[in-house]
Formats: sequence, C-alpha cells, structure tokens
Amino acid sequence: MRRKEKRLLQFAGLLIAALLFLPNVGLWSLYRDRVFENSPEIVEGPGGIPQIQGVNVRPQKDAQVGRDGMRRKDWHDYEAIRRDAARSGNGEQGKPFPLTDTDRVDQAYRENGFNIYVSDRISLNRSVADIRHPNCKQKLYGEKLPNTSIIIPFHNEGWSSLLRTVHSVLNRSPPELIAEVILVDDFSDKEHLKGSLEEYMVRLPKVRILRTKKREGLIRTRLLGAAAANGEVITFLDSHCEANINWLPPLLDRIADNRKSIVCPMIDVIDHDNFGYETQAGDAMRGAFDWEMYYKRIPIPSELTKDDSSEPFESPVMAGGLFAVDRKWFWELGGYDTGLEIWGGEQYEISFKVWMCGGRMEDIPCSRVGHIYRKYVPYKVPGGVSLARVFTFGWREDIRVGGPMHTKKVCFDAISHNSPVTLYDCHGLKGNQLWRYRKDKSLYHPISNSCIDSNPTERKVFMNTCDPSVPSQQWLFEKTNTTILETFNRNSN
Ligand code: UD2
Ligand code: MN
Repeated sequence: MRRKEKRLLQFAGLLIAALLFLPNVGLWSLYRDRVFENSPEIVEGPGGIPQIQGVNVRPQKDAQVGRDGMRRKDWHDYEAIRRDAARSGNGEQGKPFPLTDTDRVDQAYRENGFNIYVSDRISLNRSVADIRHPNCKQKLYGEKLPNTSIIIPFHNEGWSSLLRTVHSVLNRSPPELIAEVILVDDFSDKEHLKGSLEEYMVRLPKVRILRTKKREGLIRTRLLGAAAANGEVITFLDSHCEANINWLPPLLDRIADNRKSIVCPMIDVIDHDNFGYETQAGDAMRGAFDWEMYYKRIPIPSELTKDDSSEPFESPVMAGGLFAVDRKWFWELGGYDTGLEIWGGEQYEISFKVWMCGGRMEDIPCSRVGHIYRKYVPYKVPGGVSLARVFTFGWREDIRVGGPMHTKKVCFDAISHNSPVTLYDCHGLKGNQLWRYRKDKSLYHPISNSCIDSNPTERKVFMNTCDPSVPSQQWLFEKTNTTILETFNRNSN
C-alpha cells in the first residue's frame, strides 16, 4: 500500500516538474512565446553578430575579401526584416488565412484557379516566414553584383495576386539590383489589368507595362519582355509569386561567378485555398522528367549531397517559371523557340540548351520564392493547342517495364529464350514483358529463363542463355536506386 502511494507521489512530482520546465509544453513555453512575440530577444550569433531568432540585426560591418580575391558583403536589409517581423494580421508571416465556408465558394476560384477572395483580403505587402536554411542567414555575396530586369508575364491575372508579386519583389530586393520590373500582359481582357493597372504603376517608377497585340502564350510573352529588358541579368517570375527574404543576391552571385549559369530559387507553395506559405514536399530536390515528359522532382543523389545543404546544387531541368539568367547568355542560347504555344515544354528546351552549350543550371537553396500552384487552369487555350506535348522520344531502345504508370506505352517484349527482343504495347500483365535487373549487370527475362544479349554491328537485341562473362550481355545501368530495384525484383518473383 505504502509503496503504491509513494509511486503515485513520485509520478505527480514528475508531472508538475515537466509542466513547469519542459521546453515545448511547460509554462516556460508560454513565457517564451510571449516574450518572442512582443520583444524578440537579442542574442549573440556566429561571429559575434547580434541576432533575433537566428537573424542578424545589423550587417556584418565590412565586406570580406575571400581567398579568390572577391569582396563579399552581407546583403540582408535588416530594416525591412524588422519591419516584416513586426507585421500582424491576416496571412501575415505567411500564415494561412482563416477560411470560412463562404470563402470557399466555387466563384472564388473560377477566374484564377486559386482563391482570389482570400488573396484580396491579405495585404499586398504581407510578410512571409523566413524558412531558409539557418546557414543562409550568415552568407555573404559579391559586393558588386549585376543588376536584373524582372520579367513577369501575365494573362488575366488577379489584381491582388499580381500586385503582391510586384510589391514582394520591390520590398525584398536591394533597390540597386533591380534595373526594372517588366509586366508583360498577354492580351488579357480583364478591365482591372488595363487603365487601373497603368494608373497604379505610375507610383512605382521601376515598373513598366508591355502588352502583346494578340494572345501569344507565356513563351512568346516572356520573349517580348526579355527583348525589351535593359538589366544585365533577366529574372523571370510567374504573375502570382511572393519573393522571400534576401532572395535575389544568392541568384545574382552565381551568375557573377559564371555568366553561363541559369539559376533557380527554391519554389515554395502558396496554398491556393488559404494562402499559407510553406516549402514543397521534401523541399530541396532536383528537377527531372519521366517518359511522358512530365516534370518530376527527385531526391538529390548521394554523390551530389554536400555537407552544407544550403549550398547550390545542379539540376538537370528546371520547373519552368522562376529563374535568372545573364541577358546576353540567354540570347546566345537562342532564347526560347518561338514556335512554342501557350504553355509548357519551354523548361525542357532551355534546360537542355544550357547543358548542351557548356553552361550549368543550379537550384539555390538560400533563394526562396513562393508560387501559387493553381487548383485548375482557369484560362482558355485558343484553338485547343495541346499543352506540353511538345516532345516525343523517337528512340525506344530503352527498358520499359510494364508497371502501372506506363501501361499505355511500349515495352520490351520477348517470346522465347532465343527470340529477338521486340517492342510491343505495354499490357501490364508481366509475362513476356517482365524483366529483372540482375546484379551481374544483365537483364533477365524470367519467363524464358534467358538474358538480353546484343549484336552491336547488326544493331540487334535478342535473347540468349544467361552468361555473366559475355560482354554483350553486360548492360550499364546508370544511377539506379538499389532499394527500388530489389523491391521490384522481390515483388516480381
Ligand atoms: C509551370 C511554371 C510556369 C511555366 C509553365 C509551363 C513554375 C512555378 N510555373 O506552370 O512558369 O513554365 O509551367 O511550362 O515553374 N501566361 C501567359 N499567357 C498564357 C498563359 C500563361 O502570359 O497564355 C502567364 C501566367 O500569367 C503566368 C505564367 O505565364 O505568369 C505561367 O503560367 P501558369 O502560372 O499558368 O503556369 P504554371 O505555374 O501552372
Ligand atoms: Mn504559375
């Protein structure tokens, strides 16, 4: 009996202590939240620089000279950061807007594919949370950086979403780095994008408005802006974006380092319902595409993961809309193919060109820009021009396993242990189209118990008895995911 009571007492004691002192549940947490809300605590950060919540409160005094002889400085605008941190209200600090059922009506989404009622009730100068990697807060960039023209194509964009894009750029970029902001209207018919927009922009002398003479689609609209641009660099943004803290210097710095660079910010998600601002799932990833040319984000392969994940990394293809490029290099690359219609595919064209022409394409973790991913495409596509089916692969000597994602495409098919390997519509029934990747680098066909062999002179692939010592049965698998392959091999037993 006594032992039980003692235990009970001990337990109650522990509970009280936990409530008082544990950092995230205890009373201390209430105190801390209040303190941080009212008067953020100033602490000493790395290099003895005072910080509030991990953000420096004044610039590191002098530019520093790096080993390469380059002078670098702290480009943060601490005054603006403080101003932003002090803002409160709907959607401030990138918080979701408290939606009611009346805000959710279809009508709110119809014109833009995102909730314009909510957008209209959030300040054009709203603050967003600084969700950068902590290391970004200490980084220095070239003291002299090229300036940039910001090019924003738009077609029937919402008033508040368009203006918030412009305000966020002007609010969060060093003025000397912005040569101009060029809004390029792709033949919108909405009234608010005509006289009212022009009147509004009179107060923002850096902003110019250009208009296409007919509906051109986003690619030729961007080209019109690029042709009119004066900046040393051109930076493209969609018409429904929000630039995050210090987004621009990290981009321009990489171009200053190598003018043949195309650099992309991390694209964050502005929720199309409530306008909450957060990272994409998995945050930093590389751009890739599948056999249908659908853009995909894939994890950064281990060879490329650096110790410091706030450092730039190379990406095969970009998402499309948000990037900076040296203006002259853009034209040396030939700009975009002017035959690209309305929407889509242009990101592959520019990505392939930059890699094939000796340039590089990078994603820059310390540069973040939010983008509203729409719920659906709200605009009309004239003449039913197909979107994004721009490329096809003519070459089909690939191994296409008839998995559920590719059931309508062509797959390698073999009917016997010595037949040629043919391409046949994927039927998804495994059987003749089932292949296994083997560790000895061969491609094994379980149903015929044989392996793919090749005759390079006759450009033929055929089935043969498996023999790991035969070089023509050895296939080179580049960058395979062993875990997925092993799971696949196990499941297909
Ligand atoms: C993505 C890209 C987008 C573009 C597109 C096509 C991001 C964040 N977005 O789709 O930039 O690369 O893929 O590959 O990477 N617009 C016009 N005329 C038109 C249609 C659109 O000017 O006929 C404008 C539109 O207002 C916007 C931009 O072009 O500013 C991109 O269009 P979107 O926002 O509909 O494309 P998105 O974000 O779905
Ligand atoms: Mn967009």
